[in-house]
Amino acid sequence: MPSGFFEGIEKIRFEGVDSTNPLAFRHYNPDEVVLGKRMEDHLRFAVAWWHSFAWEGGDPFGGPTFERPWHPQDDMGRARMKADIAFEMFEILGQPYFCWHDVDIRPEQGNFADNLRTLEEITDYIGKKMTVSGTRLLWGTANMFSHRRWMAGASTNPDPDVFAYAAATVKSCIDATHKLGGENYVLWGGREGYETLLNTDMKTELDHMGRFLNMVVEYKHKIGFKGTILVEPKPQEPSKHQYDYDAATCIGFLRKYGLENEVRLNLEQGHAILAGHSFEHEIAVAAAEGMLGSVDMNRNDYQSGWDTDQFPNNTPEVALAYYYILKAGGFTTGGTNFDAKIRRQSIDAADLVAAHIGGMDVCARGLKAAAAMIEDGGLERALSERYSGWDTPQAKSLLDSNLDDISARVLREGLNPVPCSGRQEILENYVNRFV
Ligand code: XLS
Ligand code: NI
Ligand code: NI
Repeated sequence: MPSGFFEGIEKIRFEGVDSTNPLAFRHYNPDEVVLGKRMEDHLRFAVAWWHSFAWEGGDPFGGPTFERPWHPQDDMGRARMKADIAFEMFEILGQPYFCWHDVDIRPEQGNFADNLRTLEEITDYIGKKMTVSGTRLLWGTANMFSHRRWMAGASTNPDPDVFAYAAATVKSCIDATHKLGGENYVLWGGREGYETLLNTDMKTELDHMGRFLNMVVEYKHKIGFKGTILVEPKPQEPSKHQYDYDAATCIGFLRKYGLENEVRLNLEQGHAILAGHSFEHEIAVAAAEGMLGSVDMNRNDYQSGWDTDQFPNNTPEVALAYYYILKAGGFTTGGTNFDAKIRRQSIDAADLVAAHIGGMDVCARGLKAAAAMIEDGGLERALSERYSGWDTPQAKSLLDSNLDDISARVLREGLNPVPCSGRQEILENYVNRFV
């Protein structure tokens, strides 16, 4: 029996670009083949439990606005109701995946043993619903940033008891993810950083975080979890400075602690912007190291400068993101998770559904534009032309040479390089033909 929460909203269908139906897909057509692969298999969309079902609509100036029938989320009855509603929405949207934090799916009971028991109960319940519906788990994760016990960090906490509690929490969440056949496990360190250096031993904290992540990887292998372990960069918010600042910082960290072949990155659009990068920059950095894992798709408000986690709606930006994802070979275990929430005035069930439809359509449009650019090959041609000077054996030998010999050659040949155009505007105009 459906709950009635989504009353009047039917399963969303693809109706094509001419449709004016606000509850239809205009671009996302799961079976449409793009570069030899179904659109659904390229994009691998996931709904985020926290924004869509757990968030109650509060902000720093006011309390909850949503008043869902399963709020406040303080007992197992409401946790099950929330799961029922979630799967009703999955049925409506038809996206293949979802993601959760432990605290999104179970009530918080304030002690580890009870939290473990309810996590096991609710994941059994969710597992049964997954079998019926066919919706799968893209990733699970532990929320180690909301409860006050985490205020000074989880694995980087000065208190070893918190480190221990964090280890037990992550173990329980990897177990739950494994049980549900999750394809990845994410660690985002919202409180793994500091508020002031005056009370922070940064080296010790980083060493503890590196050891912790190694324990996670050891445990994954011990239990035979085949999914990918992902870390998620973000420069700040909630901490003033977060250790997982951006993709490049994470890669350096993973190499230092010997994890470069075990852990990949989950990159989020809004986090890239907060770090002063474009989303495609972060994707390209990870891809260059073979560490691109998955993406959290959203967008931040362009003026406010914080992590507003809105649904994506900028096709040119999304197109460039998928261009670099496709260039890196596309997703393997990763996917496109909508780490995005509706605004607090958007209190209707239809708002929640429409937000996902819009996000899925924008991503589908971006993917098609990216695929068209790849098929046309214009950007690749421009790149190979720009670097073609390096194709000659003489140029290649430079890299095996040394400063003495190179300098002698520059003098001998009277080398005097002739600058040539970077053609930026021509390339930007080229991209605009596709988006
Ligand atoms: C917060 C993060 C968070 C992670 C999962 O900014 O994006 O939602 O994706 O813990
Ligand atoms: Ni995220
Ligand atoms: Ni975020």
